Amino acid sequence: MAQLTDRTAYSPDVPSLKEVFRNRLRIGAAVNTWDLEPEAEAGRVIRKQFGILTLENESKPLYVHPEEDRYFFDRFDKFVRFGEENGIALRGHTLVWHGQCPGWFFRDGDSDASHDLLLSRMKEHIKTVVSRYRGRVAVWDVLNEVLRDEGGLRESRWYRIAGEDYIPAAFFAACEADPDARLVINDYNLESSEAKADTMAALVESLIRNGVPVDAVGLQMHLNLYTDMELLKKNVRKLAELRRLKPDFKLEVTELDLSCYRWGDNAEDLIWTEEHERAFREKYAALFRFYLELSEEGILDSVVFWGLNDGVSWLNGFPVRRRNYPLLIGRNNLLKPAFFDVAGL
Ligand code: 9MR
Repeated sequence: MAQLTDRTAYSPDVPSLKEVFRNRLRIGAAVNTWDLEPEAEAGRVIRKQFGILTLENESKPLYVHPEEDRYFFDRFDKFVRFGEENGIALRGHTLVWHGQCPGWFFRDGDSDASHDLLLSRMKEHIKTVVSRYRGRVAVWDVLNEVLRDEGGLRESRWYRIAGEDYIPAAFFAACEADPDARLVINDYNLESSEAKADTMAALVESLIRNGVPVDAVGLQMHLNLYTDMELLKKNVRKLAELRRLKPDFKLEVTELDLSCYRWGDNAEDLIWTEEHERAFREKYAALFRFYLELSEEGILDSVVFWGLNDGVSWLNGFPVRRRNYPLLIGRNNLLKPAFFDVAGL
């Protein structure tokens, strides 16, 4: 069992990450709308600790736009109201992804949708969703996970039908619907795969050179205790160089967590040892030191954790059901020693 202290993330006497990092990094978390109910304990954690929020699932096309002529905005609206009432910034996740996207986008009767039909549906979706929250949702993950793990573009249904065209078209549609929103291309393993980081750098460079309104690369950062920090820094630095093409270009950390299992390891529950504890604390502290360095250079300004506490992390269910301990806030919102290390930086 990972170490826990006896204090919760909303105790009056514990540090607030949002305050500690004010003017350096905006600290956030992924939430679900049940966390936002007035009586939910989660609300106390959110209000104390976080300055920016992402919806973990309920703003994805599968929930918002399950049928071509039906949109469901109740939960997204609730999220936006909560952010506004509590002075918390909001990220929209996500407009175009191969996951959690309903099948109707890609079909036309019994056949595949044509290139033009798919693009016009995509633009209509983006326009409707982004313009509804114009000026209220500050950041959009316009494209999510469009790269293959080994580099190159992912051969998703988007790509098979629309080729590369959907990529610039998505950004133009989002920019038209809210010219002031920050538009992000978001992906995982950018820190651990050089091939993926290179593809991302080349893709974003060509988008910027062609006048496509992309403002930031989102680094999901689903890390683990064994993540190679030197490689992480090298790949992140490579992406940071995109700023030479656009002065206000940013990186964002969008889905941070730190699994105790290696990528590809499907073992059952591990026994948490002193070694795990030490590695966990060291890695989190090293990461935040690096984030602060990037923030001082003006290239990184927000870090969002993927989940509110260990108990609700997606990593307890992926790739197999097992206990995981990937966040700074443990089960029952009890803070971990690593939380205090990070808050002391
Ligand atoms: O955390 C999300 C989980 O609850 C969903 O079941 C899953 C469906 O694919 O999506 C998870 O969130 C993902 C995010 O939207 C995109 N990057 C990877 C995240 C973890 O899988």
